Amino acid sequence: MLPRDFEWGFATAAYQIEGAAAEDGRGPSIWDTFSHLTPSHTNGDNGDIACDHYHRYEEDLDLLAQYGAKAYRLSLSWSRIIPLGGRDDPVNEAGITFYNCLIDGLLARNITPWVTLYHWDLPQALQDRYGGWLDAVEVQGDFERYARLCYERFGDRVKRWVTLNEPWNTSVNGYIRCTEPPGRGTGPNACAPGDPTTEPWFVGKSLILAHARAARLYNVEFKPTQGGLIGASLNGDYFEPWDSSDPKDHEAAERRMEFCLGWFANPIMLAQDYPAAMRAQLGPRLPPFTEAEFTLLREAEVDFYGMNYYTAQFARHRAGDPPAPDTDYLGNIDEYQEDKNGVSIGDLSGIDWLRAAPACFRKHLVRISNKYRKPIYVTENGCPCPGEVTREDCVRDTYRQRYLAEHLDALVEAVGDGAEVAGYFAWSLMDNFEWSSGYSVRFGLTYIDYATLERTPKESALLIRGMIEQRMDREES
Ligand code: GBH
Repeated sequence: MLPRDFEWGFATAAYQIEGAAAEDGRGPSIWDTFSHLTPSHTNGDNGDIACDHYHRYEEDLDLLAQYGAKAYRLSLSWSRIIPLGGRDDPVNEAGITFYNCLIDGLLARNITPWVTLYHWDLPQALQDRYGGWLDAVEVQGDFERYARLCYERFGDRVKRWVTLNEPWNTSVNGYIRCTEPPGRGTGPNACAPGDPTTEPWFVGKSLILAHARAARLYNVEFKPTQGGLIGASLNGDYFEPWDSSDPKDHEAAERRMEFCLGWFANPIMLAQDYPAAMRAQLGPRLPPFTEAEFTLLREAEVDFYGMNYYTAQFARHRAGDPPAPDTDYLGNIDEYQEDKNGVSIGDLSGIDWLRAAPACFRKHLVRISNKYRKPIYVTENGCPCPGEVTREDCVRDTYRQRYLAEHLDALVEAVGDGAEVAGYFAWSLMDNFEWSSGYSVRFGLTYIDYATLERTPKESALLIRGMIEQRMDREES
């Protein structure tokens, strides 16, 4: 059973919904640049208008209230607040005003704001000025000042902070796979030449230290008076062994999770070094932490683990244990959606990388709870449904209803297993700009008609409150 005070709601991210990309003084971010490349890397789409949430936020707040949400996870656009991004650059008061209206509108409806500082939209000016996350010293200083400004201006009302969303994505998709900005690498998709054997690992460390600076700042200067909580949201699929009878595939599954999740969770959640498996494979290409940096990590202690969970896969070790290629970032394994016997990890969704695997969600929650010993808030969970054509198909989202119900059941079971899980956010409040997939994939619980920007609640949006409350303990007061 879930406790009566279980936190729940919906999540979004600034670039995916706001639009108004050049309005009221907002500066461009690396996602504006990336989504305007020719040829397109984003399905021909961009976030110029998106869901036009910037102008329609009152309506969206009303939807949250209608759905009965207790909380709402949003992200701030750094370049709307500081258009050029840097610590000596001017503040855009119009941007502050927009977020004040949003925060006040949530509080007026009794909805708790959960605010993410960085959901991938680095100010373009910082990319141009010093290469963004590749200049660890500069970007840490700029991120800390941006965080300070947010705590100062919003922290009287915002008591739940997420520093970074999915730093793995920024490192790997931005610096190896080239599916996200700045898209540095060597392949045919690369937007700029980069070194995929070193840059992702360097950028990962930059992100970890920027997170730590922002979290330490909150702990030392703001938490004592503002009294909120701070954490980070990490992604990572759960991995099962491809051949469950082969101990080497069990090791491969564990190693794969260490490479994605442990990379960030060891330093951020435990103030510890990277997983041993990463050290062993990457050697000096994985930049070590100094003693002073470990001290910073300890002072940056977080209050919770933000978990983004969508799917699971199978991991298979490589026959004969060949050395990993220098461009490997998965832990020298092969990953599959079917096991040795052809059994799928779960039902197909509306996007190739996601199959519904609720049983793995239970295992994932238990594993993370045991390993990192922090209360877990599931900061994202959701799916696009298969086979949607018309608006009616989208609204009658039976696949999503089952996905959500089964994942909530798994969450309850994980709690029964002893995992500490304190909250759950469905991704997403509304259909939105799904990064490299553009508007072609719909993760929303609210349907968006992109021609008219009209919002229509899908069935799941109207059912989710009941799904949660039905799983809540009735006895506890
Ligand atoms: C989250 O990321 C994001 O935080 C959110 O903004 C996004 O809208 C949501 O999930 C839905 O995608 O290239 O085929 O190998 C999801 C994390 C990790 C999902 C990497 C896709 C690789 C897919 N992602 N993953 S593939």
